Amino acid sequence: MREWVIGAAQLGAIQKSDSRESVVERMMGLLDQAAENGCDLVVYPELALTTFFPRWYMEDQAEVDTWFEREMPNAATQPLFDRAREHQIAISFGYAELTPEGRHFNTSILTNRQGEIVGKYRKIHLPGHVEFDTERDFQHLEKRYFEPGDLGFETFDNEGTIMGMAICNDRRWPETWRVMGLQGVELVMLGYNTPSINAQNRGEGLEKRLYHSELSVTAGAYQNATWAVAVAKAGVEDGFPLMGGSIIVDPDGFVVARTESEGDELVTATCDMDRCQFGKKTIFDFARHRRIEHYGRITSQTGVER
Ligand code: CDT
Repeated sequence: MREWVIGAAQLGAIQKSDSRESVVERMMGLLDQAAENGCDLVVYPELALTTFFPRWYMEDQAEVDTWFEREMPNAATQPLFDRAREHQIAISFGYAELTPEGRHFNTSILTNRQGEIVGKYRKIHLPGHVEFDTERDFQHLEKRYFEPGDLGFETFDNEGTIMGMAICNDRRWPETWRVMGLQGVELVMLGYNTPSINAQNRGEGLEKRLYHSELSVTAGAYQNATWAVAVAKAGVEDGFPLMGGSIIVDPDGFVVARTESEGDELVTATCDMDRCQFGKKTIFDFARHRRIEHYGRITSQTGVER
């Protein structure tokens, strides 16, 4: 399938006390709306099933593990998979994954329109810190609760379209996009939980945070001639604000749909995958134009060296 009607299904706040079942009800409500709008694919945010729990400092691993899913689908999410299959809509959403071996990942999955999982991604660029940080206005403990993803930036042929996933902070790193671009990606899906306030710089302001998010996604889409969908979990969770600004971006880097609220909200766009071809064959024809003899530092060093 080359033309997909895609829905960006932004979720509003999820409080600590909200059950998975109540969130899945909301996700199904957006799915029904997507079906009325003729969607073929719906993208939900990072850690879509719960509050953004990495803002809470926890020492008890048993408590931490209550935020994780041991299988997917599971009892709480099976109704979402069933509804998606009934509507013949592919879905992608994020959740905290606890593997049978006891490993913890910040994960997202992708299904086909029959509700079968066809792709999985585990977040690679984990932001934040490991220990309680007294210098911050609030905590961001992803490095405490997750290990870096071990699946790379794989892409998946989903019914004839090459799709890839990223999660939140990954969008700020050009490497994320280029590794998928080098596999001919045509659609990148990502969800995010981005605080409206910079915990290390209160003066930053919402406008700049929205701009940096959009800049990252539009640049990634343009430079790799791919469609991109970036979907927020937004609103105020137990007093902590998350920004909205979910967007669908075309392969020229233009925003074609954008949410306006910080609540549950669906926006859609018709996305013709063949529109990726022009950029991929001209200015971003990687085979003709890349100069890998000068890119060694990209994979051989992390920090700045002179
Ligand atoms: N969830 C996530 O990755 N959020 C980050 C905030 C980083 S601030 C420590 C983001 O890049 O939006």
